[in-house]
Amino acid sequence: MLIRRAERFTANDVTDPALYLTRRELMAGAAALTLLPGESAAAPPAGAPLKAARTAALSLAEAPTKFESATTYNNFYEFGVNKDDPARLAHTLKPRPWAVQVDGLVHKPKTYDVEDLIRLHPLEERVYALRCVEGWSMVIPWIGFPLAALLKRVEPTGRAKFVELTTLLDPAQFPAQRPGFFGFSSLEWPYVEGLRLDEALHPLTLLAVGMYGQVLPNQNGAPIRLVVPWKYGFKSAKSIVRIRLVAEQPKVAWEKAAPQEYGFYSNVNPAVSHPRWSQATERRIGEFRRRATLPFNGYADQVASLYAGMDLKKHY
Ligand SMILES: Nc1nc2c(c(=O)[nH]1)N[C@H]1C(S)=C(S)[C@@H](COP(=O)(O)O)O[C@H]1N2
Ligand SMILES: [Mo]
Repeated sequence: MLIRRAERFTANDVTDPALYLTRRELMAGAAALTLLPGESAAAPPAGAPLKAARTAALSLAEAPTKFESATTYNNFYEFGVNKDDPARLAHTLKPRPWAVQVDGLVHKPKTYDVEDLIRLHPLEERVYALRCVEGWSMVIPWIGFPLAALLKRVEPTGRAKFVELTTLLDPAQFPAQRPGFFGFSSLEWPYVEGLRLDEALHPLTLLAVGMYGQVLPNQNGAPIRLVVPWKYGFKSAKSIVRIRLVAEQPKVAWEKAAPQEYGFYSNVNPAVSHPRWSQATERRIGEFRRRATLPFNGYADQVASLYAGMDLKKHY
């Protein structure tokens, strides 16, 4: 497999945030959400500023996609299948108050209010490439914290092998979940995604609560969504209400809908075509020419070792 060592990152090492963020940077990330005495934990509306220090070592050197494109060209099938449906309809989603249940094979199951979840760990900005299985891509400055930070708190038991992440099920907020919704309906609700535990604990795997210096817009998966940059975009479940540690590989949304087209792993792989199109190239939104798709979306140096010995043509 081609492993490119191009200058994609502003630095090329994956280290613990504490090792490369200066104390001042860590404080800045934490301070943005620190409440003053007497201040109430008022729900920050979508679009409210959200500050976090950029983690340069895990950020692409490339310029981000236009905010306008990242918030109007979306896949969020709970609102419909057209790219502009989420931006048009996502005002019906109410991202506060919001609870996230973390349970399953853990010693300390807990249901978190999203406001508390955001304060568990210093927020970081990370500029990641997002590669959709459909053959387009974007560069997005996410704000969030590693999923690993949350998982460590709930203490997975020795039997936990996978992490299942579930999107909200509420037809009042998501029109496409209503019975008789006119349109594509082959996805089962709620949308469920999953990772192997080591993938979930990888330092690149992020829970995002903001982007572009703002609270996460509804259409991008408010109030909290997964971001796994080396996998096709559909692994990055939006508007998460439950994170469950399990022993068996979860049945995930697109694998259930079309197992011959989408596997559980869904690592970006230019060498494995989708049955209906090649994955060798992609269109960066905002660019004219297609560009080559990189193995693991360019994150091979950091993640390829997770799959040592696996046949990635079979386990796609
Ligand atoms: N719940 C849910 N999560 C989802 C989807 C969806 O339809 N429902 N679409 C996925 C797909 S296919 C992609 S490419 C990304 C898009 O994220 P963005 O709109 O923030 O760019 O979200 C993913 N997460
Ligand atoms: Mo996607």
